[in-house]
Parts: sequence; structure tokens; C-alpha cells
Amino acid sequence: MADTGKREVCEDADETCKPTAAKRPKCGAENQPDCDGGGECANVLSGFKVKSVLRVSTRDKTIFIHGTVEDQEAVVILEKTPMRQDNLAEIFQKSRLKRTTKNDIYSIYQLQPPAHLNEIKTTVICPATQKHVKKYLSQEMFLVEETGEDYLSTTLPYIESQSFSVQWVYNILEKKAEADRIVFEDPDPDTGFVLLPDFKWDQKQLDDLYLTAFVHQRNIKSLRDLTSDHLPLLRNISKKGKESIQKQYCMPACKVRVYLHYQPSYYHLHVHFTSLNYGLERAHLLTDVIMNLEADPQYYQNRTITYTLRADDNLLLRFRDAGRC
Ligand code: M7G
Repeated sequence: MADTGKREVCEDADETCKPTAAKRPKCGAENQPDCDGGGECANVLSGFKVKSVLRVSTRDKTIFIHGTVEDQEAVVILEKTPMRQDNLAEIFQKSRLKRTTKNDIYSIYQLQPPAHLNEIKTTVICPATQKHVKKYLSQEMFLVEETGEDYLSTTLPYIESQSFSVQWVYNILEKKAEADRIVFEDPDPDTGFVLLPDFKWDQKQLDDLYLTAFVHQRNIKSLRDLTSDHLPLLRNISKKGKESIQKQYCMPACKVRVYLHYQPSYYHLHVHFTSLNYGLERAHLLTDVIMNLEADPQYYQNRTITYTLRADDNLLLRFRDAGRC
């Protein structure tokens, strides 16, 4: 873990925390045979052929591209990573500067840092399905108010017919992938889970901390399936997840947002642990979920849940067909 220059005070300890080194991924494609153990990969993207740009976000400095790699459909996401305080000295000393404008006391430069400080986080989904391509395409959004009945008659059949594969989650749970990235595991088949850095986090700074806990139980699709029977599981994730993050990253519980998405993209129950910088769209706070289930064991079977769907989402079409949107 890069030292962000911050020192947080541990909640449950007298001494000041020192974040322990984060387990870094060796490279984005560590399971592919073209990567060596040191993290260098053969450039699998050298033959990437761009078909279309799906979305550009200047604010997030990210571009989503649809294309092909060796005739296989692929989605590539390029993202400029956040600036890190601990690199500043090297940036100032070792960069090349080109001045583009000067006016009185104001100057603008193009700064070219050394290559290793100029990395672009690159996510590759290959082979990608049409559904992946759609996920990243900019689209108009619509609001849906899903009742418990809507869930059973419209949403559940949709999920069962065409949700994303969760094989990658099973690979994590079975240690067939990302085993070296696991931050914490409770192996209990009922209340246990695996906590590890999310794909969205490069682990280089704590400002955008993002870990995800995947439950060992395989029959819980989402928030909708939760009843008071799952309270021991949820309380366990909340407690041990926060404790692990406090221990590993020195991030106190009051700095971590813990929540479930509804609708999620992947229907195997998982809980997001993020820094407060992340937005709240689709988020249901785990503490609220626990309190709601304590008050009403069937709360999530009965309540109406409101969320947005993209114009091209087949689930929206189903709500339209059912006259519910
Ligand atoms: P979600 O709420 O189902 O979907 O969360 P979202 O992507 O619409 O938020 C699933 C989470 O799993 C997301 O935060 C993804 O970034 C993360 N994720 C997806 N994949 C395919 C992987 C993976 O292979 N490994 C890890 N560690 N995280 C992943």
C-alpha cells in the first residue's frame, strides 16, 4: 500500500495506525499464460481493434471501448489513476516540462512524468457479451418502482433468463482466481464470506478504497432474497469486514460506507465497502438493511424498491410489457 501521507487514529487501539502493505495484483491478467510472475504481461492489447467508443467520462478520466482481440469481442476500460502524494517529489524532480502559456504571474505547462508514474488502469473483459457492451454504453435512464409482486412476476424471471455469469465469483470463493488478493476470509458456509479489493480499486491510495465481500452461500441472489434468517450473515459481514479494513488499511469504520446495490449487476450476494468518495446510487446501507430485517423479517420481500434502469435494459422492456412503467 502506498503511504498516502495520512495517519488515521485507530478506533480500538491506543497507538496510531500504520497501514500494512496492500496485496497488489501482479497484473491485470495474472491468470493468463502470457504474464510472468513479476507482473509484466505480454501486450494482449497490441492487436486490439476498436469498433466503437461506448462512453467517455471526462470527469472520471475514463474511456470505455468496444472492440476485438484476436477476433473475440472485448470491452476495454482505460482510466487515468488518481494523483498520489507520495509520488510528488519524483514528479517534480524527474518530469519534463513544456510551457504552453504564460500571462503575468500565471503559467500553464504540459508535464511529462516518468513512465512508471503515468500508468493507465486498464480493465479488459474478453470475451465480452452483448450485455457487457450494453452495460458501458451511455443511455437515457428511467425510474422503476418494483413491488414485491413485480419482483416475482417480472424481475426474477428476467434474472433467471439472462443475468451475467457469476463464474468469476465462484473462482474467487474456490481460490481459483485472485487468491493472493484476499484480505479476509471467514470460511463458515452459512455466515462466511471472502473480502478482497474490487476491480474498481488499484489499491494505490486510500481515497478511492473499494473492497467487496462475497458470501459463501450460493443461493442468495440479492437484497430481495434477504430475510431475518440472514441476519447472522449480515452482522458477521458488517463486523468482520470493517475490522479487517481497519486492520489492513487503517481505515476506521466511520470512514467506510458499507452497502448493497439494488439492482446489482451480478446476482450472487455481495457487499461493497468503499471510502466516502463513492456515490450512493443504487446503494442500500448494510446497517439499514439489518435494522429493517430486525423490524420485519420479510421486509425485502414486501417493500417497493425504486431504482433506475437504462433505456436499453431488457428488464425495462419487461416492466413496460407488464404495464408497470
Ligand atoms: P454490482 O453491484 O453487482 O455491480 O457489484 P456494478 O459493477 O454495477 O457495481 C459487483 C462488483 O464486483 C463491482 O464493484 C465490480 O467492480 C466488481 N467486480 C466485477 N468483476 C467481474 C470482478 C472480478 O472479477 N474481481 C473482483 N475483485 N471484482 C469484480
